[in-house]
Amino acid sequence: MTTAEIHPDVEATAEAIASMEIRGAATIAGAAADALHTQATQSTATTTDDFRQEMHAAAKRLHETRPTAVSLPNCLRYIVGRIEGDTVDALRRSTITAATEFSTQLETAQEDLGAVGANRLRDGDTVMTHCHSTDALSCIKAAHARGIELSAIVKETRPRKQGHITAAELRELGIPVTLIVDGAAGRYLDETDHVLVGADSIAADGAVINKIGTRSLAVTARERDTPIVVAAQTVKLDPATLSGHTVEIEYRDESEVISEDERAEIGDIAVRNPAFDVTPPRYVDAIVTERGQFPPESIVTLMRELFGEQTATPWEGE
Ligand code: RUB
Repeated sequence: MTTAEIHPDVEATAEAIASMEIRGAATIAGAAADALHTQATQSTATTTDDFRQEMHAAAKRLHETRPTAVSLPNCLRYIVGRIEGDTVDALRRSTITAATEFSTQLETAQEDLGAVGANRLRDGDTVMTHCHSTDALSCIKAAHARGIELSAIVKETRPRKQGHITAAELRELGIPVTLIVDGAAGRYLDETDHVLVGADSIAADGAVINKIGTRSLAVTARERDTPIVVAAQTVKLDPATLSGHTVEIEYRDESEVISEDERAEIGDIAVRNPAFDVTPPRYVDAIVTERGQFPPESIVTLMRELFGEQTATPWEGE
């Protein structure tokens, strides 16, 4: 491998994240950690400078894939920030240790938050989901493992239909699932005890950035007094928002919304395809993390404790 060469497996991971073959904030972070682990293990760099440059190039490539889920830069910052030593071997070891630590924490955090979220669920409850969130599913799985009988109303989640993944996973557990189109959520909120969604990023004011459609779901749920719970590991907290930065919302290809042929038939129209939206904290009842459950307004305290104002991107500028 020559200077700053990105390992083919890292490139493959980056492509899979960009094309959404690998998707969902926690899964993206886990894949990025694995990719940096591979880059470190496979590196043939002979100088410490070359090794660092390679790691930075790999992190940069992974970072540029999708902009909204903060779990990705949080992962890269965690690992790249812990690369230390005076020899290539020492640098390699520290990278591998950090990547392994990060992955373990990711798994443990999801399990721990599932146990917290499950405490909110009661026998006979119906949960409405949006998109596919491994953090949200962890709460349902933990409740199910305790013998709590639940049923689920699963929103399809246009345009990519991640609701189908949620439906399949819940079905696998034996939980009765009703799949609905997104527009039917209001109608079925009357039969819902909890709205349970995940998050891609959480801002310092407690605003939740998640799959497009989360905001309108939360607003409608609030109007009906249905509790809205966000399941999100602390790796979803965005430290950059402490210093006034806003979360970038990804816009995806228009072809996800309408085919070329359909569009040609309609005539000259604009199409917009934002992948995420922002739900203000006033519509969120609780954010469930591995550190316990928080009202959205108090999440800033946890954010400061865990991240400080840390927003460095050491992989940039090379
Ligand atoms: C996925 C999405 C999920 C969050 C949380 O969007 O919005 O709700 O990422 O998922 P996309 P998790 O499909 O565009 O990646 O709890 O698994 O991190």
